[in-house]
Amino acid sequence: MKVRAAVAHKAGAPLSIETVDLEGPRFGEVLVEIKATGVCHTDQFTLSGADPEGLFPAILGHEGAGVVVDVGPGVKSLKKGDHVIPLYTPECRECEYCLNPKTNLCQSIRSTQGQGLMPDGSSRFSLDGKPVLHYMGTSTFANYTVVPEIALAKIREDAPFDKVCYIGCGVTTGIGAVIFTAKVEVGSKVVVFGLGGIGLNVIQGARLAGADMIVGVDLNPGREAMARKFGMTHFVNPKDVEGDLVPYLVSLTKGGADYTFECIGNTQVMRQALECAHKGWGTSVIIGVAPAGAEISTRPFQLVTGRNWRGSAFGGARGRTDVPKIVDWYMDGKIDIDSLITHTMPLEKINDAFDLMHRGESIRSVVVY
Ligand code: NAD
Ligand code: AHE
Ligand code: ZN
Repeated sequence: MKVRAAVAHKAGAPLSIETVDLEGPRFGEVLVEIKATGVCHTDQFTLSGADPEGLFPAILGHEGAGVVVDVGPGVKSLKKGDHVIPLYTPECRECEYCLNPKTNLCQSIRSTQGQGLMPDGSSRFSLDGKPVLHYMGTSTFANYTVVPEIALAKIREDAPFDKVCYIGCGVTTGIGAVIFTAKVEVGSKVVVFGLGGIGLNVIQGARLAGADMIVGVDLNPGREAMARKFGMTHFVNPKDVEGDLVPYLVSLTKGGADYTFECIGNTQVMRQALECAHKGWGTSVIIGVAPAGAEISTRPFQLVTGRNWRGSAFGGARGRTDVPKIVDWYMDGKIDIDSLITHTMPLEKINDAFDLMHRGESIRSVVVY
């Protein structure tokens, strides 16, 4: 079938809106009509050429919601008409990783997914007879896409696509990092570095978990008001701090934070986030994605003296199990998504979403098909 897609032909170039061919679903695959998709910083990261797994030409996008249009042979858990959110972290419920409660990183299709291919090693998208690659197993910058059954969360039918698409990445990543990865306790002191589409969700997760002190750190003063609305108790702009940021934050938190979260992808900030965690027990969670070749460093003494460094992908959530629950939290008014969606646009204007992100003017842009 013919589909409308924003194609990434090469790194650093704007997306190009084209009519692309899409083959139907094969064994274990599902054809989904994408109704809405968010634009995440990770899409920009890959498009910029900084992603070691970035391949071109490809159809990016990994924060979508839509409806099942057709299912391939062998598909049992989904049927035509089901409402779904595609999962870049699938949940097969059978692999060694899914069977280990310590991780959400299902590996059953990870290698082909990283090569921009479906699990059988081929692409369903093509342009002028030449394959166009998938991205993160989801390719939501197309109005129809093919996704493995194990990479789709079935969601309730009354949830609005143009809001719950954000649960496909940003909302789950931020709230999940607090609830599932760090397991923040009531009364904790938390520091969040980067108050964008992910960091603001970390803030609302910390409020949900009952944190006492929630410090937000961002270079953009325009982020303060929204962060306060989501539960931030103290705002720090590093540009306004005289001297080193780490001792400033240690002093503000009276000895260091119980939990810190890096939501930028900056390795210098990752170090600061670790070093302002409390001696003896503080945990620092890396969420931000850093460019190819970047490395983190600190004095090992920081870890010897009881700080913990860890990371979180998709908020530690098991998508088919947890995403429908997070949709319920939204529908029950427990979490706010609407305020964070600052811009919506048709697919034809998707490059505006990248410009708005670059200028720090949007929190989340959502493309509505
Ligand atoms: P964003 O662009 O919306 O937000 C980034 C924020 O960081 C902005 O508010 C910006 O002003 C701030 N910032 C930039 N440099 C800073 C600095 N030196 N000090 C303080 N603040 C600074 O991006 P986003 O969509 O929130 O994504 C954030 C990061 O999380 C990206 O690296 C993205 O790739 C990554 N991410 C990771 C996962 C995961 O599963 N681990 C999921 C989604 C996104
Ligand atoms: N391809 C990159 C890494 C990108 C990355 O870390 N992705 C996150 C999700 S970001 C969503 O906005 C993730 O889930 N990582 C786990 C995984 O298996 O990809 C690189 O550096 O190669
Ligand atoms: Zn994302």
